[in-house]
Amino acid sequence: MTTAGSVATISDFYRVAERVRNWGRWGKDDQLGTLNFITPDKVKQAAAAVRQGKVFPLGTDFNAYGPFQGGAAGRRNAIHLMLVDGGDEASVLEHLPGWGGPVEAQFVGAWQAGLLRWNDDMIIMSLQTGSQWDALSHVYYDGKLYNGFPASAVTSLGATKCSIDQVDVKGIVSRGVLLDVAQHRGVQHLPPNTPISPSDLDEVAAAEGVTVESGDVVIVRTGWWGVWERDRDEHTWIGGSPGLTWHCGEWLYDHEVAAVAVDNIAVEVSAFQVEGVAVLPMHLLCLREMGMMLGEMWNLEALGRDCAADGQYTFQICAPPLRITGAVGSPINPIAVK
Ligand code: UVW
Repeated sequence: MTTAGSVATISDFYRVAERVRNWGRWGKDDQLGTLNFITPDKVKQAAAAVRQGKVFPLGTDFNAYGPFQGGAAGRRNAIHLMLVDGGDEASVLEHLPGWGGPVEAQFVGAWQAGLLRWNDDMIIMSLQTGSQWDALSHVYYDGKLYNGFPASAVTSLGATKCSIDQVDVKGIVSRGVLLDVAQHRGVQHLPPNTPISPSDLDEVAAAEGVTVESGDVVIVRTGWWGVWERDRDEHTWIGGSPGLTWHCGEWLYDHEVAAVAVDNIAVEVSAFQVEGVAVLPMHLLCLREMGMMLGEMWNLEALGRDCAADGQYTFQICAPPLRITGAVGSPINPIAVK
């Protein structure tokens, strides 16, 4: 497996994990983690970043053609099915009455009269196959989730602690800051497995003239979603993500960032980083230690182009998760407003 520079030891990892651990910081029952940095003043600051009336949806498409055609990590692209459609003009009349009940009778009457006909549909999907938030219950080790909750709190009935619906109270609305690493380096996208270090983040922020502040949602563009849209090669795309190194966990902690989102598969670089932690050490630091949600697979292409054109890299970000009770993540369509 490719490595991201020198590989750290597991004791380095434990040392950093302890330094950034926020357990108890907002009380022993806290399930919001770093979203606590989003204060009412922060929400007002975010609103003040809306200056031009431009709106950028950052969500991916949810359909059968996303990057999980081969079922990587046991995940499946969304399957969208119609339940009632235009072909049912006759079958609704024939079969719906058989389902019985006064409600059906009313609907059949309306359908028969041609006053109301409808289309209905449903979707079956892994929650982690498109633009998404990882909830704090998404990863764990040593039997513990964020804030010391036991891993057994995530049951076959769903997460009873740190599930995605817990954070709904925060919106999630804050100031977004785009750090466009690809744009800064003058490329459409970073090469596969490019590690982004804390000093890279500082360099990009300085070049853009932005200061990352407490409560910001930091959004890092690598251009990797553009690679998916261009090539549609899931193996290269999933296995070769450029992204943040685990050291960025400390950077995010020191800046009191509320949440972080990237246009790649997992926020962090796909390459091997820490001995003994086969993959995703930053997931452990962010979700389990800090209580910081990760936004993945955000489509930052149009936003990146616009920020490069007008030089405004801060905006209001609205990224509410779906209130899926007990879920360990949620598909989202985040909106940036400038
Ligand atoms: C894993 O692959 C475990 O997580 P994510 O979807 O956050 O990348």
